[in-house]
Amino acid sequence: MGSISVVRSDSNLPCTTLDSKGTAWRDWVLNNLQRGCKPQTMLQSMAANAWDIESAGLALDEALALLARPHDWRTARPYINTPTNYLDCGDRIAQVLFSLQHPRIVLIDNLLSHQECDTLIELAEQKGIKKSAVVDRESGQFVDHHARSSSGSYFTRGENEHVACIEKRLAGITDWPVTHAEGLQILKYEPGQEYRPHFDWFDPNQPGSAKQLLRGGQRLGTFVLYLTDVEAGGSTVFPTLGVEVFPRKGAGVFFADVDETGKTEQKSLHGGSPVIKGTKIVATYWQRENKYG
Ligand code: PD2
Ligand code: ZN
Repeated sequence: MGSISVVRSDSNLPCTTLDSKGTAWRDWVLNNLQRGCKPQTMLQSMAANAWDIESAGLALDEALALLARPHDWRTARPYINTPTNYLDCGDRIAQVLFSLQHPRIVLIDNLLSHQECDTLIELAEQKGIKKSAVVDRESGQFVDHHARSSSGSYFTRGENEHVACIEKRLAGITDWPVTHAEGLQILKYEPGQEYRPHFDWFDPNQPGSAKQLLRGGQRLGTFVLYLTDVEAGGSTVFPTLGVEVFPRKGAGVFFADVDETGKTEQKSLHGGSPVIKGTKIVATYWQRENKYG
């Protein structure tokens, strides 16, 4: 990347992280941002050259603030900001209970009212809840699979006012367009049923992924919304992290399927542990790279 002089006068202000690796790096960051390089691409170069990802992100934030473009690189994936313990969803206030930066995971309570959970279940039952399928790696087709014993139902995006309202809320808190998402999927697990650990992203090296990637690009973020309380079992588990999220009616967990550089997130491995007692019903919402549908 070449050098162009930085024109803004306030770009000489000292910045803690941006300056931490000397003036050559400071100039490199500011110059490349000014000539239109994508912060995501720069983050990858920085991470490969002497920066840790956290500091590189902070340095980019500082540089973007100097250039009066605060945080715009973060909009390259759905991201939940947690400056307060409350999330203003527009039509309701939800509470942040847990937040992890790497990989990005946020647990939110009161994302849906109990009435909204019940209505979503009713609407799904009216459509019919059938044995769930997974995407076949070779063909890209949906097939039955022993790793997923739940049953489910799909809504198309904006299929009715109720799902449209929920989609709008999820799009709003992640600052990601409602058009860049799949419709809500409802999953129902009875005792003994589970969804073994897997990734929600499509593996670009698998032939079956091409079909999925053509329609909306990569999955960038996942929401699992808990529509029922479950007496025992049925947690959403992240085996690599040793994290387990227990279902609570109206709560939801968001996790990023790609990291801050846009690469598939290996630490997002997750599953639905077997239900032991009760019925677990969740809605999943996948946010895509591009317009979906
Ligand atoms: O039901 C769950 O907790 C769960 C866990 C992991 C659902 C999914 N993945 C999924 O539908 O992808
Ligand atoms: Zn999943």
